[in-house]
Amino acid sequence: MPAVSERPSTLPATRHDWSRRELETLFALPFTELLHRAGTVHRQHFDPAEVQVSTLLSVKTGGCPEDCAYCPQAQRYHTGVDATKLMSTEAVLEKAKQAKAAGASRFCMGAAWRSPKDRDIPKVAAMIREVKALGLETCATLGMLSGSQAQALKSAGLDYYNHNLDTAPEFYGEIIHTREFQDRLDTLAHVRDAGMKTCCGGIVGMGESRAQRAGLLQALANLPAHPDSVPINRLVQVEGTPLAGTAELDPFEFVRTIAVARIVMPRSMVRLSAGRESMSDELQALCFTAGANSIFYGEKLLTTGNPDTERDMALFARLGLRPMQAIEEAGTVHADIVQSPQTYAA
Ligand code: SAM
Ligand code: DTB
Ligand code: SF4
Repeated sequence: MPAVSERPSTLPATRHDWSRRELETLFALPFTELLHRAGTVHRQHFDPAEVQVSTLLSVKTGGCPEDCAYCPQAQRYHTGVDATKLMSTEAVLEKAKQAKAAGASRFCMGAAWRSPKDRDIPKVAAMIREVKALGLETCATLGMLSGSQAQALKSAGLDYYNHNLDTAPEFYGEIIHTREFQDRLDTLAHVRDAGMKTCCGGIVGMGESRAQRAGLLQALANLPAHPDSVPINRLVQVEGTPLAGTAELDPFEFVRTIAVARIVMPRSMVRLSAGRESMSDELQALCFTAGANSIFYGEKLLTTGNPDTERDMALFARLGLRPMQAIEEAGTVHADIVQSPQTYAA
């Protein structure tokens, strides 16, 4: 297939004025038509055989003062997650080396904080510097940031900051009470102003309506700049959280959500995020067909499970997908993940 630069350059401009009605109309298309449209947009901007691969590490787990109804790390819910202190830089570096050796191009460090304290920033900055020196792209998700904290993380070499809108503005109050939707927009503005790339998405399957799923995507697509990465998480139901026992989302509705995200944010990496462990290979294949082109790779997300690397490598091989290389690493092949389809053929 032609390289992106060889494809026609008469593509429509990226839009930031999507109406709710337009998104609901996309959601309501016949499934096959929606996937065709999303697949067409995907091919205009990306090689559909390439999937970006990030590995997550929880560098500070549990004990969080917030009340996010989905989250196993909120102290107030009894989920069996033990609170830990911030990991040492050496221990983080060891995990980052393993992730690189396994074929990840980006390493994302997560902390169960409402927001970091200023005294935490130099410790996280040291982790970022060391991980970046390995040749990995760096990402962090630490909660709300002030402008000066965002600047300090950028100076340490942080490439991406993950901060999700999580859900539609009108459903947000059902899920989180300890901070406002506007607080999230403010943190994203600080991240953009500091010159970092944004990773921002949300969770579906929390009992929201289709109109509210459209509302989440509308809020994301109408941000001043589309997020560079858009994680679409399917709720991982954790016993002890208020959302345990929520009715499961129809898998086709999840695929529709990915497809609409691809159409309205055509140049963003759309990440098939939490919830993959319980998805069949066929459902994941539909998500890639709908325009998902990024995953979390490695046995664990933050506290919950993710498919093991062998299963993902086998899936990539069966589908003829390749991991995307980090920009600064283009030209280097991760031999252990890039194997011929025959290696895994049944
Ligand atoms: N504490 C920081 C914050 O809230 O921004 C960073 C870590 S927090 C765990 C990052 C994101 O993980 C949340 O915004 C949410 O979208 C996602 N997440 C947390 N628990 C989840 C679950 N049970 N299922 C799906 N996604 C989840
Ligand atoms: C995102 O949107 N999903 C990831 C990442 N950003 C940090 C986190 C998913 C967490 C799932 C629940 C857990 O493992 O604790
Ligand atoms: Fe805390 Fe983040 Fe979990 Fe909310 S999502 S409870 S802020 S760790």
